[in-house]
Amino acid sequence: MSKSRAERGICELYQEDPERADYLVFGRRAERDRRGFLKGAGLATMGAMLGATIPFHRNMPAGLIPAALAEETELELFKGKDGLTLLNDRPINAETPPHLLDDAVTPNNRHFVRNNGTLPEMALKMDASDWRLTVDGAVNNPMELSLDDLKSKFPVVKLKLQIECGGNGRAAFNPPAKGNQWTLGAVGNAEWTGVRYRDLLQAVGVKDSVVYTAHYGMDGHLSGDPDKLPISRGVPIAKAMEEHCLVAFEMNGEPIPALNGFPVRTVCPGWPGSTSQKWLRRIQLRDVVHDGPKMTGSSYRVPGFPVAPGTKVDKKDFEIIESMPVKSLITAPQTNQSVASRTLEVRGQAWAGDRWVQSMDISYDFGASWQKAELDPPPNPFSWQQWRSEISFPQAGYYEIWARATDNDGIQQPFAINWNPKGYLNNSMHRIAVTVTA
Ligand SMILES: Nc1nc2c(c(=O)[nH]1)N[C@H]1C(S)=C(S)[C@@H](COP(=O)(O)O)O[C@H]1N2
Ligand SMILES: [Mo]
Repeated sequence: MSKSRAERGICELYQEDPERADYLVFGRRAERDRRGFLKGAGLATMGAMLGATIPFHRNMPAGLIPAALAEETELELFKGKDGLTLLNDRPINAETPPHLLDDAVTPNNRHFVRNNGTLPEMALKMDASDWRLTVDGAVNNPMELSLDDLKSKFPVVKLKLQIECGGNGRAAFNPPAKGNQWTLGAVGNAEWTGVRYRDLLQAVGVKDSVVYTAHYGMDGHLSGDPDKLPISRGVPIAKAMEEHCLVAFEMNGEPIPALNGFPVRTVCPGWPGSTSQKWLRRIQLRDVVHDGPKMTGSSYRVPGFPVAPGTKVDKKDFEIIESMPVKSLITAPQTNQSVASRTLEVRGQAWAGDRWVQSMDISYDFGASWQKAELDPPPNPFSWQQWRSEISFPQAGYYEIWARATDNDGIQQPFAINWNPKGYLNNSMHRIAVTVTA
């Protein structure tokens, strides 16, 4: 994976070329005086990001990354994640290698992290006493709820729900697409405890004119500008009314980890992870399609028709991604292992957005023939499904195992990537390498 394609972290940028990093972070306005010290608007921007003026700014060497911006705390939190690959340190973005996604329910310390901004104080402190959720907009009775209200005024449910980032698999795009270079692991299937999204909507009384929801979180914009939101997405009202959409306050029986949205987040399973707003503070009901940051332009959108790799697509031809496509992972064995046996159990997970997985096929002869794997039904809709299959290799040597899921509409994972400009929805088959020595 080439570095230039990656969305890089602030620390790495500063390490490589501090002056250029200043320029990138503080923009055109990173003007300097003759001795190289930041001045004018650039200095003001740095001050705004730090939330204070800098009395000794004349002593700050050019290209010094202010320690407060290095997000040590967030990196510390990341260290609690077990074996995840860090793709970016500001904002924190980390994925799970497939062999660590072998569990039916993804543990908190193995759930991927996709942040667009900086963590809110409340999550860093893990203290929800001041937390309130506002539900307003085109409703009859706007509400403000505390965490206790949420837990006591509505039925509480527990569901295993898969969340996958719309950009999972982007690293394989050619020509490459900008953004985090996710390979396979921007997906997880935790057990979420919360209230049904629709119970909240029924309590506020949604007006007939409502077409879309809008989600607002407490995370900060990378610029430090308090008036800017890193991301604010939503879903059509019909999706929010679907009984498996949650406003969740626990992940695997514990408060939601800071990096994954403490204290409360939406979980809109089967749709791009970006619809599952973390650090939730407000749900607004709208009578137009929500137009918050990352809803418009080409964010989380693909052309409404297939395009050849590299095609420049007109903005008006992009459509919002709704259900994610059918997909699967091989979680055991880990790729590139030697096995001293002619028989091997292969296992993995499969999921299909709003649909479910009907069958699972495995090939160990580069797709010339396929064998059916045993496939579990989902424990509840929108959970991923576990599958397994026993392979008997004819002789020693190098093999590839390919996995292919088919959803209940008969749609099958492709071998090749369905290219689109922003690198979304890569559901091409997962392949692993195995060397048989017996
Ligand atoms: N407030 C807020 N919510 C957010 C994001 C964010 O940056 N801020 N990222 C979204 C994206 S793009 C994804 S894929 C999921 C990832 O959830 P996770 O970090 O718990 O895996 O959170 C979504 N919710
Ligand atoms: Mo995402």
